[in-house]
Amino acid sequence: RSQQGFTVFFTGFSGSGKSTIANALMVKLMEMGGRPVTLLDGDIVRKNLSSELGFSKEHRDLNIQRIGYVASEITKNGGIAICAPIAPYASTRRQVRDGIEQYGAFVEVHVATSIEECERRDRKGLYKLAREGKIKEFTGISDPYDVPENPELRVETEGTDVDNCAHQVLLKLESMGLI
Ligand code: GGZ
Repeated sequence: RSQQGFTVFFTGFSGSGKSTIANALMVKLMEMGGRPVTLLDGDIVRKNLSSELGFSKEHRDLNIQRIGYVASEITKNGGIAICAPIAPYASTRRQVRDGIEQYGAFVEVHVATSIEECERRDRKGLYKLAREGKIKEFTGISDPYDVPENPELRVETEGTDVDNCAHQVLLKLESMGLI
């Protein structure tokens, strides 16, 4: 069995389902045993690694570079890193990819839930606040998101449950010879 480390990097809007799918994937990978699995979720990283950062382009880039660095160390040591930030900028995602591919595979997964659907769900009430101007620079509302052009995988969450989305990622990892 392959022992190469790798990083699964989810990207998508707030409320797209990244964290939920990432968690389900983590459970499945842990059940398989073998390599350690580390989840670098958006809000956990913001709390523990990036607490001084806001949401300007510079700060988002710094946040993503930090996530990328930790993921590259995990990948280098043969582990599995699962990242789930918004990561709105294509050039920053590219930098992270380049850093990780020195050591192992980088699997970019676009969680392609539309902005309309994320706003309709509005699980945390943030879209409402963004519309009211109470949160500035909100991705998809008043801040950009570069849609990934060539992700290893794109998952649609509308009409597909979490378990199925996580399973699609597992199949991709299998087809890439990573698990
Ligand atoms: C986007 C914001 C913003 C703004 C606070 N824009 O649903 P959430 O709450 O838990 O996910 C969002 C999270 C985004 O942090 P990331 O570290 O993933 O972003 S980035 O990759 O761009 O660095 C949301 C909350 O923080 N949030 N303000 N203005 N999301």
